[in-house]
Amino acid sequence: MRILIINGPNLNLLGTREPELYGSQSFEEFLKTLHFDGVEIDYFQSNIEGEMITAIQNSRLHHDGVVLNAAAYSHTSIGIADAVTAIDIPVVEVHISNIYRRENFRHFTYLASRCVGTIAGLGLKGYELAILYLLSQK
Ligand code: CA2
Repeated sequence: MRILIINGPNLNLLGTREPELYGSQSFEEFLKTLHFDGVEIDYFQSNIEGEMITAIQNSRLHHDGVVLNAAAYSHTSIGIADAVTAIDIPVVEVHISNIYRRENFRHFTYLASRCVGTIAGLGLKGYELAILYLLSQK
């Protein structure tokens, strides 16, 4: 089983600023702690919408599921939402912070209705739970 984690804009700064919202660990450090028997985990981060769309499109060729934190694009990008709809593998939406306890503009995501489910507010643990869900479906 092969899973792709895709992170969107500014998540490359994880662990450097705003620890009260996003914690103090970098994503690369967190990735090293993720181990699931028989699972290969690939990671892609981009600050560029089109690169994320291409990664989502290509995931259908090599992966069995995607964990997607599109960051601010979650609230704005119909292109990313359409890419999620265009692939036939399951995509779980993850947000580190609880977007429903933040500004109103973060309460809506174009992705929620296209993904199998959304996890928000559980910190980096959300990625682990999303992977466990994808594994449970195999
Ligand atoms: O809670 C999440 O995971 C978000 O997707 C994070 C996005 C935000 O726009 C979404 O509404 C919710 C922002 C990511 C910014 O990440 C940073 C990390 C460290 C320092 C600064 C920004």
